[in-house]
Amino acid sequence: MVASAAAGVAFGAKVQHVVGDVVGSGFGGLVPGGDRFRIYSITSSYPAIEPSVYRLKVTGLVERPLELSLNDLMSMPQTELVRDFQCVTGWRVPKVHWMGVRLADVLDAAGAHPRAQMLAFTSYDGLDTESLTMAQARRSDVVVAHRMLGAPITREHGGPVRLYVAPMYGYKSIKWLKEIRVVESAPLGYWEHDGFPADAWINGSLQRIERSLV
Ligand SMILES: Nc1nc2c(c(=O)[nH]1)N[C@H]1C(S)=C(S)[C@@H](COP(=O)(O)O)O[C@H]1N2
Ligand SMILES: [Mo]
Repeated sequence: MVASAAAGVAFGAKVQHVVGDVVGSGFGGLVPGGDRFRIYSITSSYPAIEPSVYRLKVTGLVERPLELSLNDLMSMPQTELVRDFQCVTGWRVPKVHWMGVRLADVLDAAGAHPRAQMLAFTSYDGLDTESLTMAQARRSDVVVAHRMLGAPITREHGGPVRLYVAPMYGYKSIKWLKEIRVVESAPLGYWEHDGFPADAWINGSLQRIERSLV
């Protein structure tokens, strides 16, 4: 499956994306329900990306640069996770269901250089950036997700594809995932410029920050 996805990618279409309209009343608002997600975007709109034109680029220190379509991702082995989602500002959504491809499998499909230490992620919003160490990225609970809350990931939640880093605070789970670059060292991510640590383990040293922000 991985091989066929990679082969398809070699002849794949160019990356295409569409930047959407500014979302009106719902922007920055709450999703109705009990323990709610807050919809976050650091830009003034949510990217609108047709699932059929979505592409995930895997570049940098790889043997085979990839441009994965949603179908490519869905034809790779799938992983399901049910975990609490925790934002560093204090809100938590219990038992969220996620589905996607382990980031480790994507890295293997691309032939990530064994000595590369880091991954740098970008978003189709054109602004958000994130990073993981290679060891963090290869954990089994780190996925390139295309389903969340029992359905395809909605535009607001970063669909069609976002990263989901289960053991870390929400800001590591970059939405509208555009590119994974395999690098020797990655720059600070967007949220880390605000002082949050790049190693964003839930229940790590950030607990104090979290409490002070509630
Ligand atoms: N591209 C992008 N990804 C992002 C963010 C963002 O503003 N832009 N916010 C992050 C933060 S701080 C959190 S808590 C989660 C929130 O996910 P949600 O908007 O689906 O609730 O997305 C993360 N990923
Ligand atoms: Mo967050």
